[in-house]
Amino acid sequence: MKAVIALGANLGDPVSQLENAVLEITKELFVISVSNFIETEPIDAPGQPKYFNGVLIAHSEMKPLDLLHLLQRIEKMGGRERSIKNAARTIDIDLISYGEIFLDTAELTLPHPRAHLRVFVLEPWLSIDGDGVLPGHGEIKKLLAALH
Ligand code: PH2
Ligand code: MG
Ligand code: MG
Repeated sequence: MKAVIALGANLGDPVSQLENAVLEITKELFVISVSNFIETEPIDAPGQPKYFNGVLIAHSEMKPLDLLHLLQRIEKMGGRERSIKNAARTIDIDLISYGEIFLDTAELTLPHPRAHLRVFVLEPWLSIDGDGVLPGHGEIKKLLAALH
């Protein structure tokens, strides 16, 4: 199944932390494509340092929660601490979509409930997957155009 994974960081040395996370993901999943990292203004996080964001597409046959837990382990290796919502972070790894799976549990919602509104997800995603589709929302090129 195709897993679309978004990466973000705005503390420490964001680009090297993102590169490290990609390396760790590559050890565990069959990575198909990785976007460039783009500098973005923090959204819903006033006063924070700028983010660097990117998107990675991988193939996996893991169960969704197993994949989530794998990504959370990699976040921990990257020094991720969880305090308040949207706090600045050394690394954030979000599962955006996974095949055609729809899930709404306390631990994981698929597709990611805000991905269709986030330029910092859609833009790097579109750069590596021109025909990409966000299940339930449609073609990402249209979603991105609607935000501009
Ligand atoms: N992540 C957030 C909140 N705000 N803003 C940008 N630019 N990039 C992010 O990755 C981001 C954010 C919560 O996950
Ligand atoms: Mg996030
Ligand atoms: Mg997250």
